[in-house]
Amino acid sequence: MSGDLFAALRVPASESIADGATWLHAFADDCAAALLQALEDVTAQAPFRQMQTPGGYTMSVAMSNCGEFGWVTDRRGYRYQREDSLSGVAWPAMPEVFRDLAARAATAAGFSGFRPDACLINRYIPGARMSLHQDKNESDMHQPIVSVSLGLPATFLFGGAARSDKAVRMCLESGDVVVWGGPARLRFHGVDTLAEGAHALTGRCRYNLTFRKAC
Ligand SMILES: O=C(O)CCC(=O)C(=O)O
Ligand SMILES: [Mn+2]
Repeated sequence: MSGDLFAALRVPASESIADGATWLHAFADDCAAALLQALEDVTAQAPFRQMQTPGGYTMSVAMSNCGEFGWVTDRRGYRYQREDSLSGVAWPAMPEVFRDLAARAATAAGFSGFRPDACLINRYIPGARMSLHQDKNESDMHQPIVSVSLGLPATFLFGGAARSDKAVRMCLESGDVVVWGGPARLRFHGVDTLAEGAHALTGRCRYNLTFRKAC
């Protein structure tokens, strides 16, 4: 059992990981249950699906979206779009508890006034991973990325401006939030292969909410 007893004892703390990048330990602990309930509501409308990369690979991470725009990938490329390709209708609205957490975390990391219009929801099961990449499909690079972890712990890789730069390895636990913007906005990052485990809140799974100002 990964440590939910201990999660309750964790103390929120802010750690600088680079100029413009902050690790907010346990920041979302007190609203994790509400976030997961809202996530369930969203994904009942826009179910998780494993998307295809432009090169034709199926991603190991399953994804959904909420907000005005959703991030998608298929053989036509990476992009944001207003409608869910599966249903042809708009993505579910961004729940207030999502929006509020993202704004508070951004402010805590020095980016006040953040109003995300997109939230990519990632679901990892053991064995899933996300290779090093930059978040660069957004139109305004002055806006930060706010990334929330829920459930099983994961090793987050936070690299440099070039793919070949050595990455720092960070063990993100449920309730941790990482915010990067300003000089760190285009840093490469990814998630190492998720290890087996079971979490009291999510079972055999990790969720990540990635908030962006897409358009
Ligand atoms: O799952 C994570 O912690 C990172 C996700 C991510 O980088 C992305 O969705 O672009
Ligand atoms: Mn990313």
